[in-house]
Amino acid sequence: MKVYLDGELVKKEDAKISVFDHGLLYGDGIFEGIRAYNDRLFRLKEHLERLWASAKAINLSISITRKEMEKAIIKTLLANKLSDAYIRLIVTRGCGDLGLDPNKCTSPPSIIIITDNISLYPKELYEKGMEVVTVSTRRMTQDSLSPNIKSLNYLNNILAKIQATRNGVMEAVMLNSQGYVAECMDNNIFIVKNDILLTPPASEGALIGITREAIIEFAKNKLRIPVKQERISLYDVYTADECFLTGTAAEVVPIVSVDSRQIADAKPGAITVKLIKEFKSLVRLTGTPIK
Ligand code: PXG
Repeated sequence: MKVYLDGELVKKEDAKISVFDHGLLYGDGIFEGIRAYNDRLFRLKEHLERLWASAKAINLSISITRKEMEKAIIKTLLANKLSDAYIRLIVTRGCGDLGLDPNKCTSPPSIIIITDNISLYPKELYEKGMEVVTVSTRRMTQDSLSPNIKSLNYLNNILAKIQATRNGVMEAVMLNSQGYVAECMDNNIFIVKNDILLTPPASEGALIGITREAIIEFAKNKLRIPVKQERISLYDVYTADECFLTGTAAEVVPIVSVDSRQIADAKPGAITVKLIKEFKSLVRLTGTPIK
């Protein structure tokens, strides 16, 4: 496997960065997770826009242009002969001393692109649905650190993952500081109630996921069902007709139980199944070609 590291394609074993990089020392940096399907990069423009927005928010200047980033991604995919892949873009603050001050980083930010295969959950979970639990770790609030910055510090989400795993499930529902549903640990959450699709807005602590946006579009334009972005309580989730999560790595996964409350008849719901079908066919046909 070849990894893109600061303009070069290097062997996986040789893809190393300094222990003085502030990405390692402080989690000071940003990332994106993108997917390629059938030789096409799904929603590349949106992912690059979000990466540049995360950079702006932390006052980090990415030393290459978006077009150069796109070329670098394609070059890495081609070098690894991957047409379906998960792509991880990482931009670190660069090397500095042992103090927090990013202004003292003397090297430019490191740009890393890793491309590989990924299957986040076993295949049967996509057909049978997943059980999740609510965890005690609350999603970060907008007034401390915006959940929309995809930073290299994912401890908030990792703590949720640890608790989920201890409870024997793979995903966690995270609440915001007011106790309303924000999102899952690294995925967005949707419910269906009376044929309306509902998902928490950014103001409730949800990252504006790119898969989330695609699902909202499909629901409105293809299934012609109303979509509302509004505050959701755990009561709304427990009593929903359907529930599912979305994310680049996870894609669309039906949720059939939350905190041991079965969702409807504990089978993936009809709207969820239609959205999964729509998603699967669209990702293979749309997107930026890599060849
Ligand atoms: N919420 C959080 C906190 C996320 O980190 C999503 C929602 C879903 O967003 P997208 O744009 O992917 O639909 C994410 C995305 C990884 C990985 O390697 C994490 C994400 C995406 C891809 C890979 O852990 N999180």
